[in-house]
Amino acid sequence: MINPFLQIHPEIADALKLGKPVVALESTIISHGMPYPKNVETALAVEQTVRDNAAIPATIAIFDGKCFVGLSAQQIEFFGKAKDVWKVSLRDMPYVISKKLYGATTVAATMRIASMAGIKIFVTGGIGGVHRGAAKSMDISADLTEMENTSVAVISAGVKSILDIELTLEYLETKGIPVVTFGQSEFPSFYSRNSGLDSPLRLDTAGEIAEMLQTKWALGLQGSVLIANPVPAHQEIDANEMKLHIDAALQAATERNIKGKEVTPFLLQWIAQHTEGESLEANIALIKNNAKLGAEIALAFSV
Ligand code: PSU
Ligand code: MN
Repeated sequence: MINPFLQIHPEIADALKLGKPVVALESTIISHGMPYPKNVETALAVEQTVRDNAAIPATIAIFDGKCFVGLSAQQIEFFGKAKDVWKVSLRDMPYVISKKLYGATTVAATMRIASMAGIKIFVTGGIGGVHRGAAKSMDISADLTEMENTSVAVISAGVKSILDIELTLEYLETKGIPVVTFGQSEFPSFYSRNSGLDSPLRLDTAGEIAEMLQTKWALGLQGSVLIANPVPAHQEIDANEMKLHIDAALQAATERNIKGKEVTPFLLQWIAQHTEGESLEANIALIKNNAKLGAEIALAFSV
């Protein structure tokens, strides 16, 4: 039965029917993760990277009371520019859909909608996780609980050190979510290739990753696999330099009493502003790098 809340672009619907590789992409990064116009340029460049690597991009967002799988360039432009777009995680979906509001989907909501559409591979920059101080705040992203439930692989550049990386890895272990780093043994921390933490698993080719995904799901093991793709070496920012900015951003968030869903966008924006765009450039580079790997995995997965 076709889900009445799903609006799948015809090109993507055809590709899925034929078993061709499709890569899902999120929209919170467009509306809340980067400034205009870099956000729109990046979203379009990421789609192009997916195409250049023989897969079909499916950027996901909510409007007109539906979950759209595959946006036009005009729709991406709208989501990059509009000021009244909701950041939609799982808990916001029924409200934003029933009220017919504009919603940019987080990793959690994008995974769920991708899964409803039958897409298995999803590319993003960074996932949400266990925040520093979570023992007191209980701030743990719904991205992690969604990864426990939904069988869509997530390709990211690791976990940002605005989060508690060690606790995030512990949480993923508890929930049975495999964490694989591509091509190195250390888990990366988004802007930097290192984090000081060993990656639980390592694989060196897209083909091996696709095979592991097929094996997991064929075993009946539900849920995601987190694939951490280190930022390219010439585009990384030194972890010690990032630490200063991240510590300052966290302090600013505490002083301003930023809470709930505003925390992650606040920290991202603060860091971008205080690194004179250097972090934004690294962010753009790593997402394109992830799009390439994601397309390669989707291709290997589809054959
Ligand atoms: N981390 C980033 N860039 C982002 C996000 C996280 O480096 O754009 C976004 C993603 O959409 C992610 C969401 O799913 O923030 C997590 O928000 P929260 O921590 O409120 O769950
Ligand atoms: Mn949170």
